[in-house]
Amino acid sequence: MSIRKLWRNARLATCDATMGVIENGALLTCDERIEWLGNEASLPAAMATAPQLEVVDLGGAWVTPGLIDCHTHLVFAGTRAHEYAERLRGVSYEEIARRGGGILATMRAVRGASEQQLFDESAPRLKALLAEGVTTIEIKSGYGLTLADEAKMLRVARSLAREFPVTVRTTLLAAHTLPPEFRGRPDDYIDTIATEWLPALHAEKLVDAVDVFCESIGFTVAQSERLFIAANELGLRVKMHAEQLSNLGGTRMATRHRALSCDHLEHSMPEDAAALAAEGTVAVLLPVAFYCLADGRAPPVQALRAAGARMAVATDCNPGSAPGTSLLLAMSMATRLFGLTSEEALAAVTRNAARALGVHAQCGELAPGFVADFVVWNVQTLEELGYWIGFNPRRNVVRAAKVVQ
Ligand code: DI6
Ligand code: FE
Repeated sequence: MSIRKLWRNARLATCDATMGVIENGALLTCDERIEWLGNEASLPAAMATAPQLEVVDLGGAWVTPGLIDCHTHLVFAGTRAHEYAERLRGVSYEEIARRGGGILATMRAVRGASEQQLFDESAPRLKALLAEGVTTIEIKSGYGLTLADEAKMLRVARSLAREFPVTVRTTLLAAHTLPPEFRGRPDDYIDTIATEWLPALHAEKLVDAVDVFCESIGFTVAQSERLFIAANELGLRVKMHAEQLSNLGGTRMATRHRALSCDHLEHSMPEDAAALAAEGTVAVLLPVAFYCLADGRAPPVQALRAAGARMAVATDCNPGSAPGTSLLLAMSMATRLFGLTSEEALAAVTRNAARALGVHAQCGELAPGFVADFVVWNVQTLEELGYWIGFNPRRNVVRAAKVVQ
């Protein structure tokens, strides 16, 4: 028999297309999904009197959809605090990468870690995100850089999803940097991923999307495109770390391959914004990396907004450029450092983040048929989300219609 619950006496921030708000709102859930929502007075009588209906009074609190962190490298081993200290002394991120540190330093740590160790190191980071109301998260591979080690990372991401109340979308980022085994042979590496690793990992159901670091210290546009073609042939959607340190034209190529998102975009140009808007590819902004790398160039938010591109915000949680596990802080940084409005910041971690993961038919909004993932907040106004720094105003988290925090 279905379990129905009525969550009443709430102010609902639906995060639908109009960012509509329902005062004196109520949500009726049936098993894991939202069956009805609206003003409490218009709740159909038959629903209100259903036998064994569990009624939860939310005390007039604000409710938003569960938050979505749509870009993370949460599964990794070790830290790179020593590199951060070097950067504070003036050494650049690229310089550290060229010397064999950076992503390769974490690669060595991940290769040396067992699956259990990786899980144990990653779980506290996930818990920190969940405590702020995150109910869906993307986790990328990209620190294994062998078939076995990429598989290990993706399996850890899948086990986190089994052990914690969260939906995890996995992304294969084998094309994160060139591993030592392929030194001087980037084309061979891309071909190996495209023709061997990707089909094998896809067959094991470990991959939900494919990402590439398209950058002067990463892969070229032509190499990225070969990988995208292979991914699309398997029916997988693609994403790109694009225009972070320079503009190679990755965004324009990615949009031609129906990319779900292009992420970073500090060096984007107006034509990139137009391409994102035209193809419905989400612009994912990563202000924590901008803050930690401090190279001063912010993504062109005004141009993205003017073009009508959808903007999402994520933590980019990773040991090199963004050692952070607070999506609320990322929202604050996106408003203060990038110029998003409070409302844009909320859309950026709900409806637009869902689209960046291709899950916008199930989550990121409060709407009938959507999964009943939502957060009850101790706030007077929605502007408090992304306003508080280091203070967590979460009251309760409901995932799939169950209170989990
Ligand atoms: N851009 C990023 O923000 C992460 N990867 C990337 O290509 C950083 C990865 C790292 O430094 O470990
Ligand atoms: Fe990243």
